[in-house]
Amino acid sequence: MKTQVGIIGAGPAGLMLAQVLRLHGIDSVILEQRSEDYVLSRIRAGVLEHPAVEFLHAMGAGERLAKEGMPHEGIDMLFRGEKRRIDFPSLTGGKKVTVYGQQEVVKDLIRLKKDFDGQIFFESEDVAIHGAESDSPSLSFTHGGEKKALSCDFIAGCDGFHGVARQSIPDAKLKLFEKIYPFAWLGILADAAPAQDELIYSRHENGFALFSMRSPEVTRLYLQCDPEENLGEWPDSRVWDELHRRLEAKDGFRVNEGRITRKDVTPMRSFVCETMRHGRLFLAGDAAHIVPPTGAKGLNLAAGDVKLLSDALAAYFKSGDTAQLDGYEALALKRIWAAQRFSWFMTRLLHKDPGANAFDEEVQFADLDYFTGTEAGRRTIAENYVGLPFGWTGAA
Ligand code: RFL
Ligand code: PHB
Repeated sequence: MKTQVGIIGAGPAGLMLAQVLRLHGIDSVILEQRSEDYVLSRIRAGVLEHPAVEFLHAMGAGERLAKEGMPHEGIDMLFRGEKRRIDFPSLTGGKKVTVYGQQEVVKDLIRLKKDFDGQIFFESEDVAIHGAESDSPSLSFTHGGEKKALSCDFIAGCDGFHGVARQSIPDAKLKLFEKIYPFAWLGILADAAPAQDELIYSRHENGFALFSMRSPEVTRLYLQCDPEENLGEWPDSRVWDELHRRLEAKDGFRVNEGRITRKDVTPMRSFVCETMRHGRLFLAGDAAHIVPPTGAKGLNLAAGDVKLLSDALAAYFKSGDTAQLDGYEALALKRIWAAQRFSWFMTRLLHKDPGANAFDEEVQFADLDYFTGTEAGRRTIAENYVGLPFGWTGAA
């Protein structure tokens, strides 16, 4: 088998890349280790930034997003019982975000790839990269019990944090940065109508809580918990009690309860692999970086990488020009570090840090007061939340 771009991973990064390359007339094959059902049922991100929404529309994946996505023009930040709203359009020149589940994005993109050329191999085992530093790299894998080989011009490592792509780069070449947080999120999905239209990020004495949603019938909620938290100690009644406590507000807000259909614990980490290229292998999305979810940036960063990488590959296949491929890593890292900063900032602003003393906590509340109580503060949060432009360099 032969293709122009061999893509490892059918998450948002790999699927978006395949779709954009197709529009440039570049063919690709996606190798995914999980089954299609598994990939479709993975519940993750919910918030799409303004640039990511525009990008999905531009790549022809915006039809259902336009109908079912829920535009959000603001968020509430809640502390000491008081909700303070950050209004996006008035602070960002009209921008907003859209709540549309990652699994819906993935579903739309899988359909597009299947309908176009069907070149997507679910349940591909033992994917391995060969000759990344040569002019003719290839992928080997096992599918349906048969060993296969795929020759490629380029390989895109879109296989997430635990994938093989980053691990296949020699250690001596890897430049890694990491921060682990002393807390995690216990997340639930409930069959309950969202009790208000916009998200609430709450800093409470018992820990952070987040009120979010997936549809007019489904609420998504999170509680700060211990990274080693035992879900067995969280029967539904305890989850609801704690959500009511941490999201209680002077305006009388109260979460609607409903049947809990998912319960999971997500660890929190910040991670950057600055080595996003090894010969003809390029990394995009979670394969190269992880953010804590407080800034709602993970999926959106993957979209930003894919925009830059697809532009660079298109320039190469059109004219043989390698300048954009050579510049991919440096340019992508500008926006990645900006999103890392914002995700770290939101995490620090909103969680109860078990290592903080009384002084640290008062500074945290002063920060919350400043960033929600002044226009300058609100603007900083709003412009980062709706998303810095793709290709952002900080200098513009
Ligand atoms: P993914 O989605 O992990 O996809 C990688 C794919 O590669 C496959 N794979 C392999 N395939 C073949 N061979 C191998 N050896 C392979 N190893 C792995 C995997 O099965 C998978 O299908 O990475 P990608 O595409 O880079 O996408 C990144 C996003 O999934 C991630 O950043 C977001 O989900 C993060 N995130 C959020 N991002 C947002 O932008 N907004 C949010 O509101 C938001 N909320 C969240 C989140 C992540 C969360 N969790 C569970 C970590 C909330 C949560 C709770
Ligand atoms: C979600 O709806 O899953 C969600 C929303 C906002 C975040 C993180 C997750 O910051």
